[in-house]
Formats: sequence, structure tokens, C-alpha cells
Amino acid sequence: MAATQLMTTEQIRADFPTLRRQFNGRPVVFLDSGASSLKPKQVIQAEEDFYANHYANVHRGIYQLSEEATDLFEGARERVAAFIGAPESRELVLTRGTTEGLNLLAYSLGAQLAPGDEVVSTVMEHHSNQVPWQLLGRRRKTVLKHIGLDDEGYLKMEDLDRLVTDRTKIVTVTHVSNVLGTVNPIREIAEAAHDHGAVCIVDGAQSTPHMPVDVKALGCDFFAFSGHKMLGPTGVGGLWGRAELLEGMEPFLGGGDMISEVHLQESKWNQIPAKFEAGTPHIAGVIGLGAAVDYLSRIGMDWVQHHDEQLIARAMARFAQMGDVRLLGPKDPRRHAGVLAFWLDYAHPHDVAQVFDDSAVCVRAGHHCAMPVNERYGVPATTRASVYLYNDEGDIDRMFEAIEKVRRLFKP
Ligand code: 7TS
Repeated sequence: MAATQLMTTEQIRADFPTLRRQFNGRPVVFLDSGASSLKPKQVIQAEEDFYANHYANVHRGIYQLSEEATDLFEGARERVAAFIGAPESRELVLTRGTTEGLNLLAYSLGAQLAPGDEVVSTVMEHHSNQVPWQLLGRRRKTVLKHIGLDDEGYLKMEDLDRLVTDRTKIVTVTHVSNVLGTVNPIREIAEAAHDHGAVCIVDGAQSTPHMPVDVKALGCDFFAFSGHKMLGPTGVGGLWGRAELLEGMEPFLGGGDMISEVHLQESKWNQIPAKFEAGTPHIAGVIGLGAAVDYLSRIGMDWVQHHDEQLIARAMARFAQMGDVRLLGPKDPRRHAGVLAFWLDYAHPHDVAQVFDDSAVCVRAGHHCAMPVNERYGVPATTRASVYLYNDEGDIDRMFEAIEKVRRLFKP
């Protein structure tokens, strides 16, 4: 899709104060947005403005300051809901992030499952879409099955047909892998789930920052994401769910705001989304997340997607010239979003990241909280570079300069 550039990458970069930092006398090259993105000044200012000028708790006060805070908070919910194509903003539960959203589902939706009911996941999930379902299995004796991965990093779709049956109640899958970068065919997966009466949960932690997301077009039932990976603050994110499913679920946490009536022995729950938002929320964080989606919307997610794809393609082309590197994940940059994990036979990823750091290049090294992926591809760890809208070609070139240094130091 053609993407019109409203701002140059240079103008975008000027909005991110962290990019002015230098280490060892060189400007920082931040290639770890897959772990968490940098923040533009607009997000920082939105939080500061709230704390300085509009601060009060939400949904309680009958005074003007609290009404202002509530309007800012609920206004942000509406814009974040629109950003992911949610039909209604009451379908967006504000959470601490993807991990909390997935745990909420494993707990509250999981409470509807019976012993022997099956949950189908994949081998490429982040631990936060593995462990909650393992915990559910301990509580309710449900069975967890996994769709495998082919050698290039795609899901084995024949496993989907084999594993999703009338015993399946939940199919839960990541939209984009945080190690392989694979973009999964969610629509097809959701259809397979629905054909057997199961619901489809999508972990959108790595897709929401990098591509236009429309939960209706994806055809899923739930979609979880994190604010901090998409220019927003830490400790805030969203869980979208179809209203009738959220309405049919037990609450996750009990406390203030999630009830309509409390008696000494029993209570009545509030309407959605409040039913799933116990306690004082991360108000400033939600307002900051609103500013983050405003920023991304102004630039346009088509542009962000195109920009990130070009940087990944540039890095892939450079790696292809090297010959002594193993790249994980799909070769097609259009089915490979945001992250590029690699393995050099002659240097452990921790050594690679250390040498990179000497050159002020920030990457992540390790298992990236997806240990089964490493096991599948027979590597103990990888070095992972991840790109975002504020990276440019110069950043990719700086990374390859640093790789040359690793080669000089470590290659026998
Ligand atoms: N799902 C995926 C696909 C992720 O990449 C992450 C975080 C999560 C869930 C959890 O998100 P959180 O915001 O609740 O922590 N991934 C990474 C990563 O790749 N490096 O650091 C965090």
C-alpha cells in the first residue's frame, strides 16, 4: 500500500529526547523497540500536563477537576479503541499491558472451561501467552496443545486443521512473533476456531506498534496489547473483547470501581469495561497512551509499517552478503515485522550485544521470553535488533559497523 510521508524521519527523530543521548562519544542507536519503545515529547508532555494541571482520581469526584481527569481518561480510551478498530470503546478494558490482558483471559474466560477442554496455542508464543494457559491447566485440568513452526518460521497451518477440534475452546496466538517477526494469518486462524465453536485470542504486543490493526477485520474475539511498545508509558495497555463475551465472564480482580453493589456476603458487578478495572487505574499512563496513538495516527500506521519493512529489508540484504550468519524468521520482509533475530557461530549473543554497546548500539540478547522458539531452532539465544519509526538507514549501517567489530574480535 502506498504510504505518504507527512513527516521526515529526521523530524520524527527530533521528537524523541532519548535520541540525543551519546555513549562513548557516539549518538545512541536504539534498536530495542521490540522490548520497549522510546517516547516522543508529546507523550511525556501529556502525562506532565495531567499531573500538573488536571490531576484527580477518575469516576468519583463531583468536582470539576475530577471531571476533567475523567474526561481525559475516557477520551483516551475512545481514541485507543478507535486506533485498533474496536466497534465500541466499552469493549476496551484498560490493563497494565499484554501480560495482564492474557492472564485476565486465562483466569476469567478460563473459569468457563471444564477438565479435558483444550486450549490451542503455538510454539512461537511469548511466555506471557504460554504460562497463563499452563496455570489454567493446573487449576482446571485443561489440555494445552501447540501449533508447530516450519523451518522458515511460519506456523504449520496443517497443525491448525489437526489440532483445532470440537474439544477446543480457546485458540490463542500471537499476531507477530517477538523473535521471528512472523506475521500470522489471524483471520484464517480465527475462522478455524469459530468453525469449532472456540474463541480466538490474539496477542497484539508486537503488531499494534508496527501495522494498522483492525480487530473487526482480523475476526478475532479478544486482542491484547501494551502501551509501552507503541510510544506510550509503561504499565498501561489494553484488552479488547467482544462485548457479549466480556459480559459473560467473571471478574478478574475484585475491588473498587468494578462493582455496582457490595453487601457483606455478595456483590453485583459493574458494567463492562469497569467490571474488569478494579482499583485506581494508571490514569496518567492511559492519558499518555492516548497521546501515543494520536502521534502514531498523525504519522499513519501505513507509513510506519512501510518504514519498518524497508529497514528490515535493508538489514536482511546486508546480512545476506555476510554468509556467516543465521537469521531467524521469514525471508519475506512483508511477512516479517519489526524484529530481526540472528545467530553468529563465533560469538555468543551476550558478547555481541556487549560489543554493540561499546559502539552505542542498543539491542537485546537472550531468549526474549520465548524459550520454546530457541529450542525449535536449536539456538541457546539470539541477538535481536528491532526497528521503529525513529530508526533510519544510518542506524542499520551503524549496526553493521558494530558487527564488523564483532567479527574482527571473535572470528577465528
Ligand atoms: N507478547 C509478545 C509477543 C511480546 O513481545 C511481549 C513483550 C509480551 C507479550 C509481553 O508484553 P508486556 O508489555 O506485558 O511485558 N516482549 C518483550 C520482548 O520481546 N522483549 O522484552 C519484552
